[in-house]
Amino acid sequence: MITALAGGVGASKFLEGLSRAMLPEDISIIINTGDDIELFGLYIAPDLDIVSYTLAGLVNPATGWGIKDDTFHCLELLLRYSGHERWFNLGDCDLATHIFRTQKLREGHTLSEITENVRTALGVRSRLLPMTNTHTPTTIITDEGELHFQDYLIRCLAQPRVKGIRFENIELARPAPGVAEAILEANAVIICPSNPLISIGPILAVPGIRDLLKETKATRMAISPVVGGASLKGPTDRMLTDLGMEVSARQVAKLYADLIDIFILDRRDETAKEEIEQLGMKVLVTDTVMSDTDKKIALARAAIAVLD
Ligand code: FO1
Repeated sequence: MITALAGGVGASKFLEGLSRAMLPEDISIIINTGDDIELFGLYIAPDLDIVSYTLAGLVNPATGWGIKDDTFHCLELLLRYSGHERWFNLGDCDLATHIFRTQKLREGHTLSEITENVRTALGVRSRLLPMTNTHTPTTIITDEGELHFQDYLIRCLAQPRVKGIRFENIELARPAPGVAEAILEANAVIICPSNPLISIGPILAVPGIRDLLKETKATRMAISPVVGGASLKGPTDRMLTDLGMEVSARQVAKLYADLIDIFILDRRDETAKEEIEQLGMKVLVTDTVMSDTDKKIALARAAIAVLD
């Protein structure tokens, strides 16, 4: 049994490889919900959707989010009615997920229950667990004011300078049902190559989750999302710089130092191996850039081999 902590696109690439390298039923995935946002009265949970669509083989391969070959007719009409500018692209098929989730939430179902419903309907065989059922949207504190994470990332193209990050309501949040068991009963816990600040950060900030990771007998591993001094996807590098941190795999390892046993480092960063080992973890050096399916599977196999 492997339990993964996941954000969106980077994590999903790895999880696609992992679910081809082992039985998908033996994988539980705890997913960030800090990116969740309400738009047009709909509750949108991007990372839950990205992981679900990827593992269902539905994701748009060009973007890593949304549904392949989707159209945007509904959004275009919505924008004509509201007079709003287009920035968050909700496809016609994608909207079905958001409409269904919102309707179920209004009927009193939890995000966990709805995620399970979507998972089975899409034929995803791994277990998908939102980190919490409490809405804890991530606020980015910038030199242009406080912005919802999606507003910062997409509307503002991650341009404003980041001064801080806040996970709203996080003190009220509890791990969603199944999360504690998934961490405690796993043979291994893998932190996927996601942004440590805004994808994995919110999961680790849910009260109780850090303690569960310290308590578990599972071997705990993390894969660096930073390769050769830049993030593979998204604004990790910019955010680290703005917050006064080094943009390096070593910095990522430092952020996880009290939580992991093994760190996976890209060959390009091999010179950092010893320094990372000095943080008290074993280091595996391998190819981590998942540019095609074979590379996704190869990285997953390398991770499984070192765990064995
Ligand atoms: N990312 C974008 O860069 N632009 C978009 O318009 C966009 C829309 C979108 C709609 C639904 C969804 O589930 C995800 C969407 N994403 C979009 C991805 C998302 O904003 C981020 O990549 C994640 O939140 C970070 O993991």
